[in-house]
Formats: sequence, structure tokens, C-alpha cells
Amino acid sequence: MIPHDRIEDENTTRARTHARDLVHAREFIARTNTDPEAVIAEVARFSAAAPSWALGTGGTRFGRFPIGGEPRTTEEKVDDVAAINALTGANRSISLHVPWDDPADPEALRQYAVERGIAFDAMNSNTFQDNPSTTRDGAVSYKFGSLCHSDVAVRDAAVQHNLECIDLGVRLGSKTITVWLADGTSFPGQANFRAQFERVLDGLRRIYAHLPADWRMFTEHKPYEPQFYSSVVNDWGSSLLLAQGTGDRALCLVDLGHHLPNANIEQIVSRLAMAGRLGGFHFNDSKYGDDDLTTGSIKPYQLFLIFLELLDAGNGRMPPLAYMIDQSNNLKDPLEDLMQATDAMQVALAQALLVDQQALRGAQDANDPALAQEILHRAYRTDVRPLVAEARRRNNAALDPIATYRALNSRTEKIRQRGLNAVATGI
Ligand code: PSV
Ligand code: MN
Repeated sequence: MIPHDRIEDENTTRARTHARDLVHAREFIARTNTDPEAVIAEVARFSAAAPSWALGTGGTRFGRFPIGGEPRTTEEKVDDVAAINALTGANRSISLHVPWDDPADPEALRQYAVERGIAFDAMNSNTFQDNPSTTRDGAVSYKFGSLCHSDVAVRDAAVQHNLECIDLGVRLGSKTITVWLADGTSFPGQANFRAQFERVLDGLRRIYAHLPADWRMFTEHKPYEPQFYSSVVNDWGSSLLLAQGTGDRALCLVDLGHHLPNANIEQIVSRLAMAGRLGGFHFNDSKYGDDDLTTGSIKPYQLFLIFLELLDAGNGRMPPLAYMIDQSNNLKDPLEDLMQATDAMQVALAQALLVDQQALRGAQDANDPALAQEILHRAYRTDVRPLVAEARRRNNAALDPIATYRALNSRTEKIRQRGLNAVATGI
């Protein structure tokens, strides 16, 4: 755990500069017809779940370069999320991926997390790998898909695994299951598009039928990888069809990396929200495909535009969706990576909150694209960092999370406790 008084000490060294920057930011923002206090409050309310699989050094199939001190158990993963939450004040939950996470005593794990102020976000099932616990000890294989498979025994095993994830999630206090399927084909003619889709729909209906009344199910689309010719749930249209064909509490999850190059993701967000089927997000960033790069590191303007659509859907506030980070790369300390992502989201949210909505509507009605762009840029180009830091301070977190993490030698401390060879389970 990161002791709160150490964070306070670090904040004290930055307090005077922060106060000066905040006065300046407040004055500047007050001139733009926006209430800086409302921005700080909304940013302080925001939280993004951390994925249990991004707490170790992820990698590519070419290599992985562990940095030591990685969490060896789900409890240690909770510890790491509690550590970054202490610094950001905005990562109040963890999302588990089964069976990479397979707690022997869920009630004890739940209690462990509660004591550290961490809740359990969406449960994620895994039918994209063959694991003994999900394949009936190797009796079936997901090589040719799971819910879409031509063999009913494979489909049954995949459904069963999802039901077990829900049951585990109930014991942990989660309220959502996210179903991401690697199902698809790598070669034309390998399978019938329609037959695969109908089998997936049937499987999702069976999973949905098992949901407790206060639970939701998310379908997550992805155009390619690991299959390279077709994915069954390839885009938001297929995801929406599946959600609509399943039930009211079946919603779509948007992973930013799961779109073909140049897709207008903010418009997809708007469409799904309009259809009442936007459930959650996996935040990350990419240059080419599902690169799993740090949120906001490549296309920060796109991130701002996405938050703008979210505020539109929430009438000026962030709608109560499931916001999660889904990124992993093998160059950075994963905890620093997650804190940078969280900061990028808070900055984008603050910028989006600064958009003068009334003026924007006026420009739209007057068909004045130049003015509309001015209005967006005025908000996007505002230095909102003091507001974000203030939101963190009010959440008892660090004014500067990464600098504080480094000043406290947090990684060295983890290596001392867990060892240099401690490697996290997951990807
Ligand atoms: C697939 O690429 C994905 O985005 C899904 O959310 C999975 O559950 C996750 O990554 C696991 O790596
Ligand atoms: Mn994802």
C-alpha cells in the first residue's frame, strides 16, 4: 500500500505552484462562460477500472521483458490497483479475467478488496484460449471458435464457462459480464457467416438467461485478430444486432483499438448511445490496429471528441457506463502506463466539459463550421491540468501521480517484496 502521508508530503512540495496554476486556470476558464468548479467536481467523480491483465508487463508474441515485482496473485493485483488509486483517486475498481484470475475463495478476495477501497468491475470470460477449466479438461478446443463453433459440445462448454464467470462475479459483487469472442475465420469459405452469427446469438441468449436481475451483459466487437478474414462480432453493427436480439440488459462495449483505421469512433459512440445500447468502454490508443498503446498517447483529439459525445449522451455529465482501461505494452512500468491513461481521460473529460455547448449549437444551426471548430479548439487547447490535479487533490490523491510514484520508489519496493522474477498471470 502507498501510505497516504507520503502522498501528502509529496503534495506539499507542489502545493504553492499548484495553487498559482489553479488561480490562473480558474480565471481563464471563468472568462469562457464555464464554471471551473463544476469541471473539477465532474472530473473528481470520474473513475476508470483497471484490468487485472495489464498490471504485468504485457508483450507481443516476439517477447516480453518483465521488470520485476509484478503481482503473482489476484490479491496482489488488487494491491496494485489500490496503489494507483491512492495516487490518481480515479481507479476505484478492478476488472478480472477468468481463468487468468481464478480466486479459490471469492468472499475472502472480495473482503480483501473492500478493505483496500477497490470494487470489482466487469467480469471477463476467456474462450479465446484453451484452458483446462474452460475446456472440460481438454475434451473440447476453441481453436475453431467458441459460441460460433459447429460442434455443440464446444458451444456448451463456452456457455458454461460464461455462466461460471457470472456466478463468480456475483460472489465478488460485480454486476457485469463482458463477452469478447475471438470467433471468426481466417480463410474465405472456412465457415458460413450467417450460421456462425446465429450460433453466437443463441449462445449469448443462453448466457443472458443466467444473468441476475441487476446484471448486464456486454458484447465487445473487434474487426480482426486473432482471426484475419472475418470476426463474428466484427463491428458495432453486429454488436448492436446481438445486443438487440438478446435482451434489454445486453449492451455494447467499445474498445477503442477494435476499429479499422480511420473509423469515426466518436460517431459510433453517439449511435450506440442513441440506440440506448452503449454499455462500456475499453480505453487504449493505437496507430495501426489493436496496438494496446496508452490511452491518449497517439490520438488525444479523438479522445476529447469521444468524451464530448459521452457528455452529450449524459446531458452534460458523464453517463453511468462502465469505463475501463484495456492496454498493455512491454516498454513501460504497467502502473505508470495505467496512471498516464487515467490522466489522459481526465484531461479529455475536462476539455470536453469546457466546450461552450450553447455557442456550438448556435454555430451548427447557422451552418458555420469555422466557428464550430473555433469553439472545439478553444476548449481542447485549454491547459486543464491544474483542474485535473485539483480533482485528484480533493480525492486525497497525488497532485502528480507519476512523479510521486517515482519519488516513493514504488517499483523498487514491489521488487523487494515480491522478487525480481515475479511475473503476473495474463497475456
Ligand atoms: C481483445 O483484444 C481484448 O480487447 C478483449 O477485451 C479481451 O478480453 C482482452 O483484450 C484481453 O486481452
Ligand atoms: Mn478490450
